Order: sequence, then C-alpha cells, then structure tokens
Amino acid sequence: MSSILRIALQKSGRLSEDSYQLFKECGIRFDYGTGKLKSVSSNFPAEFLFLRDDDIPGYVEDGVADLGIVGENVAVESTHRIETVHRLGFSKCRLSLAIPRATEWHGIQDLAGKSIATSYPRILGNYLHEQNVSAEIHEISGSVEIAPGIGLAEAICDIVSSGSTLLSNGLKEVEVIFRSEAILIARPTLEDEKQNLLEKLLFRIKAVQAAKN
Ligand code: PRT
Ligand code: ZN
Repeated sequence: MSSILRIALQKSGRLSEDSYQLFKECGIRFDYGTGKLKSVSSNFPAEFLFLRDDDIPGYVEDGVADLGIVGENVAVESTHRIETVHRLGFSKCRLSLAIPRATEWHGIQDLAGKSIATSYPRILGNYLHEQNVSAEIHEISGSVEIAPGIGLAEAICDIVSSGSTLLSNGLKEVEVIFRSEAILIARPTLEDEKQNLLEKLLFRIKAVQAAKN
C-alpha cells in the first residue's frame, strides 16, 4: 500500500478556518465540517483528522497522526516529543502576565512571592526561572481571567489577542512572555515516503505564503 500523510487539524476553534483555508489554497481537497472525525483528500495522499487542539501533540508523538497544526503555545507547553516543521503565520496571539488594573506595576520582581493563575505552567515556570523570580504557579484549565477577581491569584498569565477579555475583567497586561502563531508539527522521524510527501506539501505551503507577501 502506498503511503499517505495523516494530518491532525483542530476540529473547531481559532485555528480551524485558517487551517482548512491553507490546504484549500494548496489545492488539497477534503470535506470538513460534516461532523466526521476524519476525511481523505480526493486529490492528495492525505487523510485529515479533526481533533481538539490540546490532543494533537500527543497524537503526533504516538504516530496516530504524522503532522498537525497547533498554536505554538500548545506545542511548547506540551511535553510530547514533536518537531516544528514550519511557521504558518495565522492565529497569532501572545501569552502575557496581567494584574488588576488598580495595582501598581514596577517590573517582574513585583510578582515575587505572589500567586499567578495560568493554563501554561511550564512556559510561565521557565520564564520566572529565567527572570529569577520565585512565585507560586496556580494551574487552572479555563477562565483564568476571573482568578484575581475571586481571590484565587494575584496575577494571571494567559493568552491575549485583542486585550478585550483582560479589560472586561478589570485586568491590565504588564508583560508579554511568549509570542505565538500556528505551526505545522511532525513526528521527529517520518518514514521516507511520508517525508517525501511532507516535502511536497511544504513546497505548496511556501508557494501559497510567498504569493501573499
Ligand atoms: O476546543 P479546542 O480545545 O480545540 O480549542 P480551545 O478552546 O482550546 O482553543 P482555541 O480555539 O480558543 O484556540 C486555539 C489556538 O488559537 C490557541 O492555542 C492559540 O494559539 C490561538 N489563539 C489566538 C487564541 C487566541 N488568539 C485567543 N484570543 N487562543 C485563545 N484566545 C482566548 C484567550 O485564552 C482569552 O480567553 O481568547 C481570550 C482573549 O482574547 P482577547 O481578544 O479578548 O484578548
Ligand atoms: Zn484546546
């Protein structure tokens, strides 16, 4: 049987539309949005899997998928062994520290001894370590922005795009710790045939990107 690339995409969320659009512009056709878990392309040796973004690094490491598209924030936070193949330039956002609007800010040392709520304990932990700041990291999985208001933490570290979520929760962004965009990830060692297909795909992706610049 000849080889086929299995590509994991976010089923529905902030990465989905641009991911689908990218393959469309690459001339790779497949059905999506039908509620199906997977779809085989009609004109390229690829099968697409539709998953939650958080599950994609694990599936790529395990070999359930060969490639995937995720936010760099998710890839860097995960402990899975995956490789960044290419930066895709969409779903841009930043991971930032934020504190209550009325609290004064002099610099990162203000967080020493404080508690910070986040869904990104590894990225935040590394950053604090680099900055020589010792603070308590409180890991929560969602609605991080409400943590200061309910007395759970004195600061937060969360994804910011327009900033309106911070604003409406009475918070101000004080430090950007990581900038993210969608990336194409792969298993570190792909079989030769799959590697060839990946190169064909990358050639098309780069052509699409070049046409936009
Ligand atoms: O259901 P599934 O698990 O697949 O999706 P999800 O809800 O976990 O992720 P999703 O779709 O929200 O985000 C997917 C990826 O898009 C993220 O991993 C980021 O790489 C990227 N991205 C870009 C964002 C945002 N912009 C963004 N604004 N991810 C999240 N947000 C959230 C943020 O957490 C905060 O709650 O939007 C809010 C802030 O937005 P602003 O515009 O008010 O600042
Ligand atoms: Zn998710």
